[in-house]
Amino acid sequence: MATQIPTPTPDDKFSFGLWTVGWQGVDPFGGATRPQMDTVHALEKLAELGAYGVNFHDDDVIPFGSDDATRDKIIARFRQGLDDTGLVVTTATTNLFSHPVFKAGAFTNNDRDVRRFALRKVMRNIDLAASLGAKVYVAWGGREGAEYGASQDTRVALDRMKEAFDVLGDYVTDHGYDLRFAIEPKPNEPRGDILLPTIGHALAFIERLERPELVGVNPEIGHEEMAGMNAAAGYAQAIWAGKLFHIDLNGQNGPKYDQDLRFGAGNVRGAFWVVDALLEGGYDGPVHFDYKPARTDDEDGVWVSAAANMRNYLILREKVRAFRADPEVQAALDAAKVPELSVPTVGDGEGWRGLLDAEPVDPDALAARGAAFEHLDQLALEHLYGVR
Ligand code: GLT
Ligand code: MN
Ligand code: MN
Repeated sequence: MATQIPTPTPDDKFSFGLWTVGWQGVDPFGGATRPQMDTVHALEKLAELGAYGVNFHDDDVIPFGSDDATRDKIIARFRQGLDDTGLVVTTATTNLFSHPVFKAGAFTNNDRDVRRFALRKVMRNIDLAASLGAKVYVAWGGREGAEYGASQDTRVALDRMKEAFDVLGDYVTDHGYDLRFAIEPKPNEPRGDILLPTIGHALAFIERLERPELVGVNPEIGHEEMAGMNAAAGYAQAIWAGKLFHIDLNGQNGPKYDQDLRFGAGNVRGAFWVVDALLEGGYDGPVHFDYKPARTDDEDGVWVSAAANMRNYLILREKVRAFRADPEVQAALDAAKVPELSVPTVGDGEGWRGLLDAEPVDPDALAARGAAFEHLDQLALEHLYGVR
């Protein structure tokens, strides 16, 4: 009999970017295939499907260039939509990529005037984010980067990137906002090479900031896989570093353009291990989806895919839990000595001297021990394939 999959509830903390369900299907080769979606309609539908929260760019809610009166009116209506649906604003972010002013970057544009404009745009939306209760502010630097070796000095660009996060750290601190930043890495697209291309680059960068405690990462599965990385291992390292402030779940089929498939489509095995990394690592933030409903579909397909993200997460969560609870898996983990990795290599009080004094071992005898990984992995696959 098929496993019972629970229906999504706000306790699952599922959230969506407004730009996801609102994506009109514009790609580099073709125009919109769906009409613009009203944001309040999106809130209503997401709430109906069992979502908990939303995430938005400033320009997703308030069209770029709106005058103050229009902006206030739009915000009031959006706020009302949130109140009516009970959806939470978990996260917000800034669009620093669509307008042509950002064609050569925002925080790291060679043109200082653009950099100053970008920071002011961010600060303005931080005020709105804080007033709506967002706890995380995402920073995806899609336009920060280059196509040519000489067009930007990478070391200096990193200085400006640091300056931007330092200024923004001052900004939220001076205003007493309970808001932390999450940098979203991506290797390329739309720029040829993007600054801070992977989780590892971002983690190393954060340690150089004036207020590193205010900044973490928002890794997207697809972006890590575009770079040939193992997303689950990256999520685990971010958790280990205390930096997994937010997540962008979606699907990708290997290193190619950013597919932004619904979560669970694409690399299914990778998705299983991402859920495992999140559960085992105790991640308790919003479970956020950043995907694009296929441009081949109409609005019905948008809601089918939105629901499918949550359903696929719940399916994989059931499978991961069943895998971890399976006594055969426990035995296979023991046989593979997985728990032994938690034992420190050097004994308490032993030190390197004690280690040197220890009984010698026979490396050939050690090498003859099988690691027993195949059986363990087959058990994982059988859980995933649904035969256990
Ligand atoms: C954009 C990008 C995403 C980022 C969003 C946040 S917008 O669609 O492809 O990966 O998460 O700016
Ligand atoms: Mn993406
Ligand atoms: Mn993303």
